Amino acid sequence: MSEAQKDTKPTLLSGIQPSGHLALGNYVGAMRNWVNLQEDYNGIFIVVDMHAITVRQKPAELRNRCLSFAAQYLAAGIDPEENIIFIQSHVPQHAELAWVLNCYTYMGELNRMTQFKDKAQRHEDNINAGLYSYPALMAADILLYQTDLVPVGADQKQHLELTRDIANRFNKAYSPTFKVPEPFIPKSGARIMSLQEPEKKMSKSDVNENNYISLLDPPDVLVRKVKRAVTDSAREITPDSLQNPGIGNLLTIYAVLNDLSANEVISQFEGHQYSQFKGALADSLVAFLEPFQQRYDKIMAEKGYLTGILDQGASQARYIARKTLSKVYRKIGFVAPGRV
Ligand code: ATP
Ligand code: LTN
Repeated sequence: MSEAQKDTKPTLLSGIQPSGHLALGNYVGAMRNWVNLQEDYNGIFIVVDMHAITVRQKPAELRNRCLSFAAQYLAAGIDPEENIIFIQSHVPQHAELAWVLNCYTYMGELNRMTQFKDKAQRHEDNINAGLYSYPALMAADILLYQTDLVPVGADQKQHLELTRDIANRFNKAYSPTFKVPEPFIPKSGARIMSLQEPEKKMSKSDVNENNYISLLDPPDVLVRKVKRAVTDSAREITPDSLQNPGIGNLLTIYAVLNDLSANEVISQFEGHQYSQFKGALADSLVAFLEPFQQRYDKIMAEKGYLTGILDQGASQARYIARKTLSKVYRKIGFVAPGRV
């Protein structure tokens, strides 16, 4: 892409926390849309390690996971020549802007965040200030790059709305500084549900690994997890199956993987036994994940290639982030260094 073309494209940005195992929910809700939209945007894809430490992480695992997640972004089809991919802590402006935005975010707003309420409940022994002010850091991630579009799953809608409110508040208090971003939440697959407890969302850090499909699960594990996925006691697929939390979730996954509408899946499987449909779903998953895993293995075998991409990404990101941050510092009245 020429530099001139790059200048005219809008910016798309998203991130995933390197916690747990990248799961099918993350792919369907977020990564798939990153890949599909990348041609029309300047993409920025972040491994948000600073968000991940709001929950305790083992240092060695966190280190490995950052590289592994970046490799999975690439294996999913993000083109490193055309997009910026980096690790959040390599760009100090995220923490710096987050501090400023914390001062423009109200406790009343943070108190309403459902992700905070859920996580506080799950980690009762560690309800830290970072977990609470997490949305201000996410707003900084997005606003630093004058982002137009943020592709995420439905659970992030609330954080995106808060980001927009913070941006508008700052712009109004001073003068236009931040672009106000739009969320991109897919029509289908925005909330993939847990396999064993289909009334809650599939989560990559679930303690029960049968609740999620890891993008790195080998074929026998994929087949087993699908076979054991909880469904209701009906046995046959009907149009009503779409409304059923268990089988409806599996039908949605099948539709997304095969680029079909929900109605097309129903017409393909109406009258089939659940077990037959589960077999077809397992085949689709294997067919999709096997080549993904081969690409992943190849990237992980060339660590120098991967770290080169991340170093270059961080340096491109710092260049853009510095510009926004110095604008912000100037507007709020911080004295520029060297002018004291
Ligand atoms: P964790 O369990 O580690 O807190 P998570 O699985 O909820 O993580 P995040 O890092 O919070 O994953 O989310 C990364 C991206 O994946 C976000 O855009 C989020 O909306 C999306 N996402 C997460 N879970 C799902 C899901 N079950 N269905 C659709 N999208 C999802
Ligand atoms: N909060 C998000 C992860 C995240 C993010 C971002 C997503 C952090 N920074 C910037 C989009 C844009 C989550 O999924 N829990």
